[in-house]
Amino acid sequence: MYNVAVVGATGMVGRTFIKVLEERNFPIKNLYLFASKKSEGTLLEFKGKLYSVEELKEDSFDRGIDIALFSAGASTSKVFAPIAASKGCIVVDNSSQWRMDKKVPLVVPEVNPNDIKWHNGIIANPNCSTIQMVVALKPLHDIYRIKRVVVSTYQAVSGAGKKGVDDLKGTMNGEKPKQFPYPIYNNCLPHIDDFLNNGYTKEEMKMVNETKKIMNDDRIKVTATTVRVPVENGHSESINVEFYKDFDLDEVRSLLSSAPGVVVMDDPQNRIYPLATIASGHDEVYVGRIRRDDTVDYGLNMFVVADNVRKGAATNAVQIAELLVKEGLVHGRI
Ligand code: 11C
Repeated sequence: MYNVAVVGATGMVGRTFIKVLEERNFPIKNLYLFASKKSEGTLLEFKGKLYSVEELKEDSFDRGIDIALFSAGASTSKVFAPIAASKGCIVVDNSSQWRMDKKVPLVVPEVNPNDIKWHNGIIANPNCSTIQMVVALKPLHDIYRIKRVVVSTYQAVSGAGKKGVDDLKGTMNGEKPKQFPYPIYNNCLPHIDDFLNNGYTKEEMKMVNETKKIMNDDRIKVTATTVRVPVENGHSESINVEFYKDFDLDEVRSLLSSAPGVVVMDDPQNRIYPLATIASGHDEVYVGRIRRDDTVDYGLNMFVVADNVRKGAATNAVQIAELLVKEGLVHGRI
């Protein structure tokens, strides 16, 4: 049994951490919920019992917390993840703060489970749009080796948390946008996170850089266009891949069907393909529209959909915690 903390407990991902810990029956001895001062005293339910949210403070980790799941933003993680780690707690951090730090593993359990072994107290959870892409790419990269990926995303408003969902509902009712730069209702916004000097957004560069780190292969070329769409939950991605080796489409389907965490939905004649409404509420990565791209040697197109709040954030983090337990990397309590 383990003492587990959730940091950022009242946010959309924080609440989903609690739900997923309960669903997967994570062996919890004591659960601690932390958030900012304004959420202090909020009551959240876990396994039929109400827990009061505490304000996150420097001494919050002084009571023998074994694992902390953080989703409270990069600035909170920057300050509090090292404090927690210094107290012997293993942090699984969902923010962008530590992902590209060379001393911090960036882990998707279906892809690079062994990387948890070299953690120094902090393990980073990748960006949601990266997670679902690498789950679908890894089984193919292992056999055909990826040369280049061109990805375009159709990202749900829940990626921006409750404020994103509220903005979809508000702009649908004619209100002015509060979260996104333009009304998300009736629109597709080619703008997720801040723009960088190279013309890409931070979200796009996360997909480029995180993919290389997770797949442990800097030679994979990735270019991304990330777009916010008026979908409440579930990110969709059109992925074009160029391999070094030729492939057989049936073998591709078979490799994906047997890959961990992947569900193949690929029967377009019968209108079977992945949809956000199908993936939402589930933990698998759905792959369909699998077809050859004849404009290059060894090119493949596919459409990949997953629940960005679950597999793209909370479930992936809980799976990392489960892996820590399985590998004996965290000391339990009686
Ligand atoms: C979105 N991918 O859909 C973002 C949310 O770096 O963890 C997650 C941002 C991050 O808006």
